[in-house]
Amino acid sequence: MRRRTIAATAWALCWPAWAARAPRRKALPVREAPTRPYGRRRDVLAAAHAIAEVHGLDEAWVEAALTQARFNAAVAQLIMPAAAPFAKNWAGYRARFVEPRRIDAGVRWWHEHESWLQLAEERFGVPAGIVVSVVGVETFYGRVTGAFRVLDALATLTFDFPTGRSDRSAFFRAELGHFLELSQRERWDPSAVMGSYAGAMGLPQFMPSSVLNYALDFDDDGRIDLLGSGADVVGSVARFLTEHGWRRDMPTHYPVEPPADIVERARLLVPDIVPTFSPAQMAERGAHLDDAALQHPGALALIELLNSDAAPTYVAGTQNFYALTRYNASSYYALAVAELARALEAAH
Ligand SMILES: [Ca+2]
Repeated sequence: MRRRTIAATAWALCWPAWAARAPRRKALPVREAPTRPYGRRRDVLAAAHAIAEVHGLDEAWVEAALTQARFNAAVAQLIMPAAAPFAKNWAGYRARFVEPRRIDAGVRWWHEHESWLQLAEERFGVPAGIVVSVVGVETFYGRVTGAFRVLDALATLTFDFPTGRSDRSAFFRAELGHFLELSQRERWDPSAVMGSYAGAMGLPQFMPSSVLNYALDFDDDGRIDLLGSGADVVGSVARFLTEHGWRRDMPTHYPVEPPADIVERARLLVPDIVPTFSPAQMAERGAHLDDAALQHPGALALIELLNSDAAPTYVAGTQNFYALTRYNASSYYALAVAELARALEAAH
């Protein structure tokens, strides 16, 4: 279950779904991108049969839903890696997210949803600032939630995944099944649901499997609404993090000065974002930690973030830093969320 969720939420490299569009190749304007209906293509009908069986859905309903799907050329283009990859640059990445407009709007969003954020913090142990920050990084508090029909996005990436990069069609085929199951459960019209080019939905940009497994009807009105209900958004983000290992009252990271010895440094970097070393083990290998970090009760990870040609940035990541990477498998993403959260807390 956990492995599938990691794949569901974390396949997209370091940028949140919406941001992938900006620094990459020039995309086709969404509304002008060529589309064509899948209609009754043989592989689509075969998929309808399989999805109905796996998810216990009515085959005629699944078939009717899938025949509404349209190939979208912009989706197929956006899933491709950038023609010229950008050098990893933490300072540049940070500047996009930890900036005054996103902080001001975040403080307003925080005030608007204060009681739900408090309730989520009490129940799940995830601080309000972290929840607001995730929503801010993912969709700028709902300003950018995706202009694609989720049905078209998932169908395109299932049936016409472009050649020229690693094939992820099996992942999207599974998500298409989850999406149809979800549509049936929530009584959505599958052809009316909008999301990112990868099929991520709502303010927190959950993939369908994450909505099924982690979304909450936090305001208890009988439905899950990750676009219109701030309460459901808050509860769902907090639950997602707590179910991926978030620990109450634990910081996300500590400052660290890495070992000067490059061999020791390389050894500490081997496990990447996975907390592996006790503070004492880190110190033995020559890393300098402050008193708070030295008293940390769990394992730490030495996180290295590159700054193009300038010196890298290092932090000592905790279990909670790792939990943030379950949302998006990138240390750049996780540190941006953690630092935006701190800025929000200071401004709130
Ligand atoms: Ca609700």
